[in-house]
Amino acid sequence: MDQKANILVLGTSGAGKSTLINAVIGREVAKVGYGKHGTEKMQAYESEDLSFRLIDSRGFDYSFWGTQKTVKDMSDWMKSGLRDKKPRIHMLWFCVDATSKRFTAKTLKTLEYVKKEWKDIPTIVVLTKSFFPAEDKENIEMVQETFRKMAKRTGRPVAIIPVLAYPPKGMEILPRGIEELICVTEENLDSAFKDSDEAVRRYDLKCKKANAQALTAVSASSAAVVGAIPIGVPDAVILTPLETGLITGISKIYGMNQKDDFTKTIASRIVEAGAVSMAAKAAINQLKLVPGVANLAADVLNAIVAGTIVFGIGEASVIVMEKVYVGDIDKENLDWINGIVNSKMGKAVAKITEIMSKNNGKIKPKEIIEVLVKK
Ligand SMILES: Nc1nc2c(ncn2[C@@H]2O[C@H](COP(=O)(O)OP(=O)(O)OP(=O)(O)O)[C@@H](O)[C@H]2O)c(=O)[nH]1
Ligand SMILES: [Mg+2]
Repeated sequence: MDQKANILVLGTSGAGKSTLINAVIGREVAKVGYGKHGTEKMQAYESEDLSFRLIDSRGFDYSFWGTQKTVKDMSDWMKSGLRDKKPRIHMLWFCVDATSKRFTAKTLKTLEYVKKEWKDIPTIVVLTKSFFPAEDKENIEMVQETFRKMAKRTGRPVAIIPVLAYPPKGMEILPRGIEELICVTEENLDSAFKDSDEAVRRYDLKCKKANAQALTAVSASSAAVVGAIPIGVPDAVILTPLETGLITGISKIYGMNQKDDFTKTIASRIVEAGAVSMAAKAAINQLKLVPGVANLAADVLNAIVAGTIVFGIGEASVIVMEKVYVGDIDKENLDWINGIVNSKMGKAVAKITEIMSKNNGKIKPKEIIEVLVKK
């Protein structure tokens, strides 16, 4: 297994990312730019002595599109690490040029895009080109101030470290900050590994949920069509195959074995709970009382009810399957399923009732899915 952490080095163009990487690795590995972009694409560098590798990136420039392109490359990389189990990024070093104080806030704001998919990735802000120790305090405060405003979206940095990779020609000052940067990074790697496992878990659940909800919307639309066929059998009977299909589909998304008895039990418990859901029954009775509903053709009302019921079943199945998937359940006593189904069915019908009350009982069957999926 790959034991080295991956650290993505970000920052404005010319902030000194490649120079910093060379100083940390201890050799001239990354190309440094003079007068133009030094780094064109992302590349990783490592040294035997370090338990992390550094990934150099093309810097953000001050043009809007240049920055967008760089930001997109970053977030694609971070996402593919989560999705495809490619090498993940465990930490960010965000470089801010300590000499260009006007751009600090603007540069740091790009973090908001980068961190969209992964808010909690630990970040160290490196104040590069910190030529003057006397300015450290105000530079650090400037970074802190920016984070105060955007911490909700980006989290706060683990540390803010002024660094001078090498002294400028003719100036009698010493390089500084590199040791501290390495130490603080090493200290935070354990938790960075744990955070990244957690992020992968969350991302995996998010994808599964999105797929399951999409399937629910499709099935609820089909149910609305089935419900609109005027045949003389009770709704529940026509809907059961659709419901069963939907539940099976969702359980597949959550990787459950279809031949397993437990999977079958869970599926039939959801269907049963749906059929006897008192919340749904009460809510449907409420729906029938909405002014104007009495004027609806029976098949239209049936279509609405059918779509809503299947939607509620799907929503409940997502919660149930997710709980089974993460192991957060009592397998011996499955009564908790009733509660979930009841609540989701009740909510779905309540949503539809509310909209129909506002529209004097009018809603087209095909609109109900739109209403239901709206958060
Ligand atoms: N004296 C001194 N110059 C530095 C330091 N860090 C960066 N520079 C100079 O700043 C310029 C840009 O440095 P790079 O390391 O290429 O910057 P970058 O962030 O990698 O730039 P891009 O790859 O274009 O995004 C170079 O001329 C470096 O020599 C430093 O610590 N001391
Ligand atoms: Mg570079």
